[in-house]
Amino acid sequence: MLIPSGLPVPIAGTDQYHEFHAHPEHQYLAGVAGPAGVLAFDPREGWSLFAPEPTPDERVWSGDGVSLEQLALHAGLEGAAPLAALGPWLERHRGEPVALLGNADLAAHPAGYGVERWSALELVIDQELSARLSEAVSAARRAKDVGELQRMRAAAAASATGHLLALRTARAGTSERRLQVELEAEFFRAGAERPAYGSIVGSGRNAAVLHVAPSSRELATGDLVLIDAGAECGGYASDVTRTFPVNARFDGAQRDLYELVLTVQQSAIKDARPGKEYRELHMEASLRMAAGLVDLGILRGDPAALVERDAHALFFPHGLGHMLGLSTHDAGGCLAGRTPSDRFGLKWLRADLPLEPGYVVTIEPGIYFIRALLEDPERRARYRDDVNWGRVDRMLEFGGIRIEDDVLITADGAEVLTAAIPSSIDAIEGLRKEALSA
Ligand SMILES: [Mn+2]
Repeated sequence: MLIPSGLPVPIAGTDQYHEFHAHPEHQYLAGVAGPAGVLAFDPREGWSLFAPEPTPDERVWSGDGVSLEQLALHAGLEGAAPLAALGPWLERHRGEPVALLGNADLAAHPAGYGVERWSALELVIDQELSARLSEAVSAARRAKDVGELQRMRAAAAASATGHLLALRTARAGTSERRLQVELEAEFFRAGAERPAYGSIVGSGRNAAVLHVAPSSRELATGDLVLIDAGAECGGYASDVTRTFPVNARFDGAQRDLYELVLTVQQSAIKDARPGKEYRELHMEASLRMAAGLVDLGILRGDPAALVERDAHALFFPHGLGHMLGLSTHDAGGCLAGRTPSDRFGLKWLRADLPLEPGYVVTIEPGIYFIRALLEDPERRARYRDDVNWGRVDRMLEFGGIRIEDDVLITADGAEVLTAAIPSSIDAIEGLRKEALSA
């Protein structure tokens, strides 16, 4: 079995590389996360770790890096070998079937791992065995152990300081970019190694773009601001979204819709416990969302029938959340054999499995006014009688609301790891008042 970490990707026109993210299967099993590392397993010999040693030139430009002794210590092995020893290891297994996990770039770019004559080795990559072992690693990764949870709590704490800073300082005239920079600076000050994913900061109508990149747009009076950003600690992610008004208070429609999203989120958190199917949580959240949108006069009809027709997905087009861990969308979100439905209301559901103690999932319902969906003639025809289109057309500049927390499944319920970041209307308005009177 070979589990490469992945090769660094050069940036054209520079002598640098894109930020390196080790394949999480390598990082999980090897405990190290450097580029061009290979963890190998032979049932007769046990585990071996191969890692590149810097050339004299690389030492000049990039430093000495981590020694093989230190890598072995992190990996829990007696020793680690230089990458040059990988070729001879493979040579000894010439013609044997191999399971390839981790980053499959080893087969495409063996020279990057110091293996010059890959095809001459006549290794047979057993795809079925590779998939089976990869699923087994995913299964092992789902429930977090004590050490992993320690890192996830540290990441959640760093995220909290960043989000609180944004809640306390954003005001009309602050740019999305500035909010991003200050929030991320706070992550780093709190001990994060990096943001776990590209921070999303959207104000006004930008908040309706699910993965909007922060722009130079300045927050305006009356806007909502949506911030989806999380810190990474020890390789483990946190993933948090808060939405708040630029003013001291949520106004009428903002307040109604925020209350609905929050109710849907809190209900899902309350219902999250061992044995609960995540997909069921999503369907129950969809039903509550539809019922709330009917109450607010945005959808029309019977909530269950609306969900059956995916009408709620016009406003809540993504899944309730996903697994969280080494990856922001962590391993094994869908149980083997389950494939995501292609239904409009289910195709972005990134978790489909029964919850168990130790799992960490996000719970992140949202409501958005997305022109690409709401101005699509086909959808307008299909949902002609299900939607109060006159009302919707007046709200196309509204933007969106998402509330996202990281939730640890415990023996009998759930614990919100990101609870230090307030989400209630009262608490958010309290912080906003503070911000505006400062
Ligand atoms: Mn998320």
